[in-house]
Amino acid sequence: LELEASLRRAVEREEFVLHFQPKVDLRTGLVTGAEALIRWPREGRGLESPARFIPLAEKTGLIVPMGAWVIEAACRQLRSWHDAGWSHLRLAVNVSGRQFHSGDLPIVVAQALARHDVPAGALELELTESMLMDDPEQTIAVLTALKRIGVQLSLDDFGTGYSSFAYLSRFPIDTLKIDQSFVRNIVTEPQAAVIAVSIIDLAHRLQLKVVAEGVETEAQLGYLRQHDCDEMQGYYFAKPMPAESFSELMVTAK
Ligand code: G
Ligand code: G
Ligand code: NA
Ligand code: MN
Repeated sequence: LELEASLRRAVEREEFVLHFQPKVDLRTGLVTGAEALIRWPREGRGLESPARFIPLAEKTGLIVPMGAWVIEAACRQLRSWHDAGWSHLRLAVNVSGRQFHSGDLPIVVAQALARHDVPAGALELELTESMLMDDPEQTIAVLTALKRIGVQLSLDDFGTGYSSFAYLSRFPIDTLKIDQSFVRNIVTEPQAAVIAVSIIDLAHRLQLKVVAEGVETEAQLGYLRQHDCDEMQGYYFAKPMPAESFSELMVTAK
């Protein structure tokens, strides 16, 4: 209950920050954007991990206002990057199931984009398979509304949920993100490699972009590049970092 009360207060006072993990184009080596990951700076406790408070936020419904804050903060950050001359940068935010089904996600997104004068295509929403399978008809309505606004949609942790191929072809998705569990074992376990390569092939045949998450080694990177994966994200290139560090990276890394 103590954690819940402080979380509620933190939502009211907007006491969160976003960290940013770069995404890199595997052909050019250039940073294409980042995934925003929420952090909660708590007095005397340092940065609280979302693994600890997102489940509680989901349970209590606090995820809805918290998620709206994330979208708002992401649009503000995009405006600032674009103003700095990095107008090609995209930013992805994670959306939780309750937030997705809350009814006003498209309005929250459209208003945040308009408030910061950000082109819709620069914002990406990372969705999970399980949240989309909850209520396929409502899901298609929400996805269609989001695509009408023009944001990019990606399927996070792909391969670990239970999407059917039928729905995959009906959902207006732009990108598949190969789950870290396959990437982690890509050079050591033939099964993981087969699955990863199949996801890349499936994505391309459906004309989707494919991003590998959790790339930690040169060998994994090489394998993904050799198999025509489009982008990667992971500790091998960079861990999630504060906005100032991301800007420094953009200035120094070319
Ligand atoms: O960044 P880290 O590995 O600590 O994140 C842990 C988990 O929290 C991941 O599953 C990530 O998707 C989730 N997460 C991080 N930021 C957000 C956010 O803004 N919204 C939601 N819904 N989940 C997030
Ligand atoms: O659920 P989601 O895919 O959004 O989770 C992203 C989480 O994965 C973030 O918390 C991020 O910190 C973590 N992450 C990103 N890159 C790596 C990596 O290379 N290795 C590991 N172990 N975790 C990573
Ligand atoms: Na995610
Ligand atoms: Mn993600």
